[in-house]
Parts: sequence; structure tokens; C-alpha cells
Amino acid sequence: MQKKILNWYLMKELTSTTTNLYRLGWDERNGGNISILLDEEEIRDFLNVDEVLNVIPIDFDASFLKGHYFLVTGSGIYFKNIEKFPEESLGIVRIHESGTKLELMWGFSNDTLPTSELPTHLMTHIARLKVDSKHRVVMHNHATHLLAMTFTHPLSEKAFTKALWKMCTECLVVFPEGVGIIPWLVPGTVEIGKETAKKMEEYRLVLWPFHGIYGSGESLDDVFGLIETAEKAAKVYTHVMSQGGIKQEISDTQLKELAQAFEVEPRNGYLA
Ligand code: 2HA
Ligand code: ZN
Repeated sequence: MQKKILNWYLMKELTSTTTNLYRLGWDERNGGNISILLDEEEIRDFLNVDEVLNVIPIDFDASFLKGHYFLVTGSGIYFKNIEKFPEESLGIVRIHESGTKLELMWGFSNDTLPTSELPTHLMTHIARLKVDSKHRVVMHNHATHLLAMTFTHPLSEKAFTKALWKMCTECLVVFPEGVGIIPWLVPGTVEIGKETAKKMEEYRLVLWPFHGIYGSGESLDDVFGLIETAEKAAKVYTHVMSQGGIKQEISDTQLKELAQAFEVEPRNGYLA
């Protein structure tokens, strides 16, 4: 007997996460998108994997992921509504053998399509799986203070990363590899997907200037916590600047002591 897919803990976790993201103000209107690589054994409890509902072409090669299943948010859907309308807002797709088609296995009723940012999501999954076999989730949103900082802070990866590390003691421990930054590009394109995925070979956080943030991780909580930590630092930065700027801070030496205590490796060359 097949179990009800909407009772799946992962489905509940995703829908409550998107509601939370909306409440945090990071996913206004149709902003943001999430994709999760699913476990094939687990999916068989909920789906008939021989029943394909639709075939959706994609304009890049995702054959590295052939046969893999992803739970993805839809194009144009509002994060605030996903909990109420999960079958319209979400879909489970399988990457076709050819790598250039998706097979719709569940969801996307009302002819919803997968997120417009699918190139970036799938290319990021490919890049992260090559460096982390436990990688599962890609999340994009418009985290307010990180987005704001891309207007006021120099966009050097080193300078931006160090500014965040110094705003909250936890930051270096949570993202010791730093934050990658790509140039401004048109969203939804294969080009922005390629640029983001290239950064994802080395980072789990990639900033899109004047747009938002991409995060990748091993679970929804993992990637949410990662973005949340960077966003908190950006919020503190905003308060610090509005209070008149930095008068004292965590020194590079102190950051090195922190890295040693928590056994993390700060990005090479970033600390004096
Ligand atoms: O899905 O956030 O970047 C809407 C977006 C596009
Ligand atoms: Zn966006």
C-alpha cells in the first residue's frame, strides 16, 4: 500500500520551511526556489515510479543526474501559499536518461512548471555532489540584509566574507570556506547557472548581487541554518553601520584562535 505523499515528513518540512521563509520576508511574491535530491528507495513508498505524468524539456545537459528524483518548487508560485496548495506548488521530477528532459512523477497540477531557476539548481547539485556525497538541498531566496549589503559593501569575496565573519563569532565556524560572489547576471539563464555552479565547487553560499543568495547543504535545516547565519551577520552589519560604524572588532588573530578551537579551516589567505 502506498503511503500518502503529503504525510511524508520531508513534504511537511518543506512546506513549513517555505511558510517560515515567507514570514522572514526573504521570499516575497514568487521569490525564491528550493530543490531537494530524494532517496529513490524512500520515494517508492509514496509513488509508482513507472507512472510518468508529463515530460518537460530542459535546455542544458543534466545527464550527470540521470535517474535521480528531485522535489522542487514551481515557477511563479508564492512561498506564502505552498502549505495551502502543495500539489500545485511542488513537483517531483526524475532526470531522464538523455539528461535533457524531466519526467514529472507527482505534483505541478494546474500545469505549473518547475522553478525558472532550474539550471542553477541542477548545475549546483552536480557541482556539490562531486565534492560532497551527502549533499541534498539547494535553496535560493532574497534574504534582505545580505541583498542590501551587495549595494553598500565591496563585492570582493575576501572582503565580504571577512565582514560577515567579524559580525558574529559563530560565522567562521558555520561557513569557514567563505561566501562566493558572481557578477550580476539575468536570472533563470543557463549562464547564471554555470557561474553559480562553478562557485559551488568551493562554496556552499553564493551571493547574487542586487538579487539574493544561494545556499547548498545536506538537509533543509542545514542549508536554512547556513543562510540564516550569514543573513544574521548581514543584519548585524546593517545595525553596526547605522549606529555609526565599527569601533572595535574580532581580530584576525582571534578568528584564527576560534578556527583552532572549533577545528575548522578558514579559507586560505583570508586571515592575516
Ligand atoms: O523564482 O527568485 O530568482 C523567483 C526567483 C528568481
Ligand atoms: Zn530570486
